[in-house]
Amino acid sequence: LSPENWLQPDAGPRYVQLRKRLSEGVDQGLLKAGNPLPPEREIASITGLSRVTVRKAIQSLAQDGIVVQKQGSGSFVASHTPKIEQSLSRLTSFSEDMARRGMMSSSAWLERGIFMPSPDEVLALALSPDASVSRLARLRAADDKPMAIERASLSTEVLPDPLLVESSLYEVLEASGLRPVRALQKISAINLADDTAKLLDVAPGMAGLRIERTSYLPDGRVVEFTQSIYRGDAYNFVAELRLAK
Ligand code: 16G
Repeated sequence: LSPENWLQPDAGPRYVQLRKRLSEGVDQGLLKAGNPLPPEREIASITGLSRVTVRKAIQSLAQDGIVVQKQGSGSFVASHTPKIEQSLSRLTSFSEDMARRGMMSSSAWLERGIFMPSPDEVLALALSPDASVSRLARLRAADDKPMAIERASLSTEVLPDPLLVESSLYEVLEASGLRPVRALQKISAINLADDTAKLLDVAPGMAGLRIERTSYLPDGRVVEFTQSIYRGDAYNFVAELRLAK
């Protein structure tokens, strides 16, 4: 933290420079998740900055969720990176959600092919007994950080060839006039099993969210049944509620 190599007279407000220095420390792992930041007066004395400036830098890190301030015991490096706010009232795709935030979405394939449906898929997709399903299982990432594992099943009448999907499923559905317009979503809490945690790059047993989405065409036909596991530390799901009349 000693100021020689980062504090510059013409590089903007001092608290912004200190904030940047501290958040680099977090990025580089010098300040680890869950650990306390040095006390304000210590940072002030090492850097030669006033305590007011130090406090302002820490408050600004707290506003962005990089540190957590605890009454009476100082500031700690947050145990998670800032969360993605995901609306529960709009029917969007992962690719669209990330693009809207200026993030780059990418996926690694875990499974992509045509299969005999499982009993769950027969029920969820209202399939006839001899039907087959296209399955797409992907590890989805935002700016290269793994966020979720999504397993989508669609009747082969809706998606005859799963290889058509290279990056966005909804884009392919849209192109064939089969973009869903309505969906039901069910969310429940889980602890991540070892293999899932490994894929999502978090500690085994960490909190996750299991999300099931069944989506529909305007005429009521089912389009997709998707079972996903989202990182619990990466998302805030937000719904607007109105007084029931
Ligand atoms: C969302 C959906 C998923 C859908 C996918 C398509 C949830 C919670 N969300 O992630 O059902 O299959 O978007 O995304 O299941 P894509 O068009 O980017 O492939």
